[in-house]
Amino acid sequence: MSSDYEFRKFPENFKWGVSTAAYQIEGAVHEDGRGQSIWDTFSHAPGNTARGDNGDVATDHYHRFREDVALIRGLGVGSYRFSVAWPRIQPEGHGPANLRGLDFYQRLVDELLGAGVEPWLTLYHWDLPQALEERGGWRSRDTAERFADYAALVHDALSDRVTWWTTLNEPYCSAFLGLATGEHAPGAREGHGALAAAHHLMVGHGLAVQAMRAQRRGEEKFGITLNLSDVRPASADPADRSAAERLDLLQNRAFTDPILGGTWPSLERQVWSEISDFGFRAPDDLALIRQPLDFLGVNFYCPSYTKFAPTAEPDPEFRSAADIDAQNVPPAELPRTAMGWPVEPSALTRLLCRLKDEYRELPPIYITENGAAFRDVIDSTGAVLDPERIEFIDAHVGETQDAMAKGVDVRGYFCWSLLDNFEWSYGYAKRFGLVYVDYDDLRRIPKASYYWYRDMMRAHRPDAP
Ligand code: IFM
Repeated sequence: MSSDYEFRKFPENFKWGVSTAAYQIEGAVHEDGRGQSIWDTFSHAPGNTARGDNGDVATDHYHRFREDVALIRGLGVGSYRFSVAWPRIQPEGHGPANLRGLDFYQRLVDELLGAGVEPWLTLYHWDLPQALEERGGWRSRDTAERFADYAALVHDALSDRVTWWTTLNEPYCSAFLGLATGEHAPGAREGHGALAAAHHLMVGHGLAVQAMRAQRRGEEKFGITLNLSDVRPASADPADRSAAERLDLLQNRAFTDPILGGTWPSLERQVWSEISDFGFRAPDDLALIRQPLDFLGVNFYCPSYTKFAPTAEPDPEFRSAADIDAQNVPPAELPRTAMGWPVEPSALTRLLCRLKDEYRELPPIYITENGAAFRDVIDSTGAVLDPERIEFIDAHVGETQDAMAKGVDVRGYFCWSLLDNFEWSYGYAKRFGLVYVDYDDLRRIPKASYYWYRDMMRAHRPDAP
């Protein structure tokens, strides 16, 4: 194991893990009573995903989960973060649990526990039942209430075996990529609707935490995962500085201020008053959203360098909530991943330190996703060598330690992702896995980064030589 970062051991109870999400890996979309999700609808509509890819088969994890758990065990991580597909549990988004759907997750959890791996369960990683979308989806408060019912059903079935419960993964993407830019399902481009969705996602989070806590059985821990960015201005120009404040509102503060700070972001009325009166907010919502949390999941990929750039469509009636006259223009000298995302590991430390400085009652942090897509290929010996991914993870693990040394309470690191998988609108072309998936025969081939990650974790154990 080689590293440019100073080698320091992690505390004994530091959690190492890998992450996945249901729609990206499971496939089996018509099996065992699963209902349709917004991602089934969206990915089957022409033009929404690269090459028309969809999650119908994905990595076929639904049928190969035992093989995948063996890979997790071989990797030597203590924790596995996965998500439950809401439409498997409630095909129409309401009513009693579909027992065949629950059964899959029960078998998965039992397999993990049998392999000595702790399950880390996320309730919502973007696959809303289509039936709820047809009744307004996250634009409607009813969806938040349905989400709490669903959370209670899953918690009731699995809390005897699952300690770590995450309500939402990246509500920013659900609200703003789903309903403002339209890059994600359900593919809308709205102003008020996207803001209402952001709000109802947070209300759903609050209601779900309350519902699960009320039926708590033991030591369960409740939290949320946010994808946050280190947002900075591209220059000292005041126009770029205020553009960065708007992007920071959209990507970070719209969620961190209410959930962690118990306030509405100060800039929101100025930025969004033309498109919304915020009439979807009820008087006690802030208290509901700001539930005491046992942990905060942070997903981090890259920084944002912000430049003032006026939006082409100035008419408020057609303005989406993501039209904020700001553009992300990373410095040309930063290396890029296959997603085109800039690589700047020190941005992770800046972000973590900022969270610590800004939110007084910050819960312990777990990095619940970090990783990168590169152009991986199987070489003539049958191996997949991915030195850039190793360098990327190594640097971010090193920055995680720096943040800890600066006083940020970080307690775990999960790599995204265990397997190559369906990368949403990019389809299967972007590979984030530690394990390569050959989509012709669904063979799994651990990449060089898989073995490196395993050895790196071992070397960081307090009892390692
Ligand atoms: O694949 C996604 C994941 O579903 C959510 N976080 C970011 C990853 C990479 O884009």
